[in-house]
Amino acid sequence: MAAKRRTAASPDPRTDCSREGLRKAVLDNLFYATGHAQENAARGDWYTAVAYTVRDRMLKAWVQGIERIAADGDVRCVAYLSAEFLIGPQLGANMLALGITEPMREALASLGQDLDAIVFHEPEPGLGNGGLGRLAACFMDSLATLGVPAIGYGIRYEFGMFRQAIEDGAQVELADKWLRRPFPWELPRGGQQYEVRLGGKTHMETAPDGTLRVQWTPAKTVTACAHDIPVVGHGGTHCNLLRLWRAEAVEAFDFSTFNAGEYFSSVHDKIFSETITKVLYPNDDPYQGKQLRLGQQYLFVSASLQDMLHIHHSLGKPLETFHTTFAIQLNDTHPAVAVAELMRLLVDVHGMDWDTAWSVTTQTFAYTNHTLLPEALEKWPLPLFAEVLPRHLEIVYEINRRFLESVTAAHPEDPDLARRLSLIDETSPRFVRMAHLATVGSKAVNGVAALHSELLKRDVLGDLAAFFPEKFTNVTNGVTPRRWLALCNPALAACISNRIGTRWQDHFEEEIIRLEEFADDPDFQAQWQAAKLTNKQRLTHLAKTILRVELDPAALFDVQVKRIHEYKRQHLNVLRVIALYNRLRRNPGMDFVPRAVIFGGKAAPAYYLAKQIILLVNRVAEVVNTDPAVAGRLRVAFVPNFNVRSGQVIYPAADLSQQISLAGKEASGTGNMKFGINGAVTIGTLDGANVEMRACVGEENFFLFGLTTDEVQAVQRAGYSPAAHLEGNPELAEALDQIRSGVFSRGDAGCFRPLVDNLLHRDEYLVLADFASYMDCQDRAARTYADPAAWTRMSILNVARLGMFSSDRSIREYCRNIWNVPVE
Ligand code: GL9
Repeated sequence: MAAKRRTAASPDPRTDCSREGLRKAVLDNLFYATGHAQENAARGDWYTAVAYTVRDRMLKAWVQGIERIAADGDVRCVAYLSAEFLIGPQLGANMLALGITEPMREALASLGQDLDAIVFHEPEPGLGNGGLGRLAACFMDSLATLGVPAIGYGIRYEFGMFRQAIEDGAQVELADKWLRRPFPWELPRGGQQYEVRLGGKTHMETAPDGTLRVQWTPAKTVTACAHDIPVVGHGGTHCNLLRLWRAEAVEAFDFSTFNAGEYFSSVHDKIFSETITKVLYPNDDPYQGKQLRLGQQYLFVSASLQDMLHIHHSLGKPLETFHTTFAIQLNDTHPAVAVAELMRLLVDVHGMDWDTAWSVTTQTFAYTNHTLLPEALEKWPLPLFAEVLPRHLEIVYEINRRFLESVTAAHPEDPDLARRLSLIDETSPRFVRMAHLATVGSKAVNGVAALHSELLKRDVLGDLAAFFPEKFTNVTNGVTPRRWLALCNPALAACISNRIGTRWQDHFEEEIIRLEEFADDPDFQAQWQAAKLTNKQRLTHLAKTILRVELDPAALFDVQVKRIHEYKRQHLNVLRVIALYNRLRRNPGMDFVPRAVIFGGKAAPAYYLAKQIILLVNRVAEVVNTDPAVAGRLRVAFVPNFNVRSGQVIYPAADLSQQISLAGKEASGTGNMKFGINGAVTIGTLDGANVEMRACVGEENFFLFGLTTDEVQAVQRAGYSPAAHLEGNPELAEALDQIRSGVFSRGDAGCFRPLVDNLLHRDEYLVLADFASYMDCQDRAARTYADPAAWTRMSILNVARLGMFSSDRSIREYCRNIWNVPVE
């Protein structure tokens, strides 16, 4: 009653979203949360005060969200297991979801503060490497927006993705101390702690009821502690949970019983325990089998499953119905050990019989594959697996024994099939194949774009797909139009909303298509161009302040930002830049569409050739940007430390999106979608989701080049000879020769030798084979850009027709086809 009366008379100061209410709350938080008076507060203090003010306004939905999951056993809850959640800065996104950005802007203005500067101040939680981790974050946003109860389970790395600095052109990795200041968006949950065991031995024991049970005596035990981050859906009504685990030593030790030696070893033990969640492995593909990584994977998987069993139990439902409480999605194979862990928990801990447990398990899990590179499929050396997870290895063997029995029974005619399907790779040294474990233990397996899912079935997981044809399916990736359009591109968002209203923000597919009819409208085109110009000026400003590179906002902004990898072919892009440079030098008076070529992305620290590519981009920039013959018509910039925050500035500013991986290598790509919905036109190969994007926007609105997947395979089968492509192509030969001879390395002829030799003698990703086709296509793009009305029409049609690449559509498909969860 009392609370009600207060709401009627004066609004609750913790939930009041009026300008005046926000102003008061920010001042209050500034004082009570940071201990600063207005006059002495620094930008970081203002940030904290604003963040707490916003968080207060999310708590009600947050608490209700948790209660709903813990109380409603009738609706299946989605548990999204992922070693990475690249959530990006939270403040702007949360204000957008709550619809309080403008009142907050005004409240802060009245205090002499600029909201955008405060938002930009937020350190980014870099808890992912790239596309895979960012996809998980987009999916969490869509789940909350669609009102689907869900928990994202992952790891709270103390150090996220390394910060990339560029020193004298080369990548340098710096530790990412994102927790230097307290992170306002998490709540440590003292009540949610689980013990996780590692190492040791197993033996058989007779249970009190006379049955034999396996006992696992671990070498050590660590505690996993939950830290919850709210994920609030658009509109602010539904809130889900991201639950990240941090490893801690089991307990403070008892000083009285220790002598000096035990004291030190105990401290040592504590340090070891807490190392488990210290740092995110920065590797993109080539997969590396590191003991600590398996420990990370197991820790978060075990804690998450124990947490789910706890929730299930508290609903009062029998254990055999676990799969009706949770649908668990395995984001790649990183959490695949969950298949063995759920079996262990059901059989060893809860005493369920194997067959029932297996039935529950295979109705619970589904697995998403994210790669076509065979070398990126996780496989753990048996001795390492046995050392970290001795009991799980026995369980994997038992799953495998039963599985291979069914294989041999079904296909007696193919005696080699069991070897190919086995969960164990028997080559020496032997390995556990995690993709096989995930597939056998799941009821559905999906790829992330139509082409990828086909190639999975045909090549990468071909034998498994032939054995379990009913399991294999596709769900094409998507990105959230909230962060990746409404939030990052206010200029274009306003231009769109002026024509079709704001409903596109949470009904993207349905609404955005309505822009089509304005594609040729001169007024609309002018507004569209003005928005793009605003965004290009924003990026120009960034390039000037952090890189001291002058870009021309009137130039064609031609952008490739993504992880640096040979298969993504940033070096193809550089060769093209060099060829353009040579044309300009040779013929300074030529008709030339001014271009700003922008690169960004991190290389795995141990990936030598990727680091050479970064150095090459920077060295080429040094030469091109200072050559008077170029006269500013060609500019090259490498934006350091590409991450979610800088992406939010870069994608909206692009005219041309470079999606130039070798066909058959990029599973989907999601940057392609972010560029597209911000009005960039794509130049790309028929790879990943490019294929579907092109089908949607129309072939006349997409710059296509390069070999197809089938052509690539044919070339490789016939024996590819890179050098043969130099003969008819003097521009290519010249560019390679310049790189080799030191033109772009201050005269040091040895500098880029490894990269050039690789291209001339191996060129695994057919850079030289696709060069001529790429150059022609680039020329077509430049000619089109010279006609602003034609270009703007293409840009508008790209946005209008990319509605299906909203992650809301992806999540609906998962709900209907895989999770069997109701969705509007
Ligand atoms: C990736 C694929 O390479 C991308 O093509 C795909 O779009 C994303 C999301 O499905 O997954 N798989 C993968 O390991 N990474 C991807 O981006 N790498 C990183 O996240 C660094």
